[in-house]
Amino acid sequence: MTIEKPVLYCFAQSGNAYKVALFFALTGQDWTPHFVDFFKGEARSPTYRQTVNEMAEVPVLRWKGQNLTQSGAILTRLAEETGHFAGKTADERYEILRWILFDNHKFTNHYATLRFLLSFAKTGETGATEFLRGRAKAAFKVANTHLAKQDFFAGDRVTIADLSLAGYVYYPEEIGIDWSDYPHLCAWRERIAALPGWVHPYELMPGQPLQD
Ligand SMILES: N[C@@H](CCC(=O)N[C@@H](CS)C(=O)NCC(=O)O)C(=O)O
Repeated sequence: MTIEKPVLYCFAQSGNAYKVALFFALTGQDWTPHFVDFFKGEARSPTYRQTVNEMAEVPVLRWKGQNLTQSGAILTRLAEETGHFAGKTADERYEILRWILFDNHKFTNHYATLRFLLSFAKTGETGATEFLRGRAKAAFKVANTHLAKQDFFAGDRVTIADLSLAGYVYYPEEIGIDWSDYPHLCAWRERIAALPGWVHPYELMPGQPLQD
């Protein structure tokens, strides 16, 4: 099913936006990126809050006259409306939601914040980065253990749960987590990257390299 051409408010360094952009890349859906100058504070501006997203965040998907926000909610909506990467049974939909919530609360959250502090805010090592790394590693361990039992997060095929968890796993910035400690997570990351249509986030969305 073809859907009306959506506009994704995004920037290349945003793994949360990548989750949605990846959905479009893998499904062959036509979409338009709208660059948000996040590092110059655009997402926190009064205009953005009033007219784009009251939560002052990226991504936003402008689609069918609505501004949809929260990557997990956007992915759920896209899956429901197109059938792509959707849960087919109540059990599967429950499993997908469970992993999207885990991703937002534990996996993406800690990893992305650690990356932001070290690679973009350039804080150097602090108590905060040490704490976040510990939390990110704990989430990696949970995900790695789960993927020892099955190829994808919600079972034996790709769903939007995988797209959510894949948001930040292709960025090259070094933030003090050794991926070789998580072999099942590495194998899953490669399985996703081998899917037809897969594109790296820095090629899929505008804004890389960062301008001063
Ligand atoms: N749970 C949200 C997280 C979105 C998010 O944190 N986006 C970042 C950019 S990647 C942001 O806009 N952060 C602004 C802030 O935290 O002030 C989602 O999945 O969409």
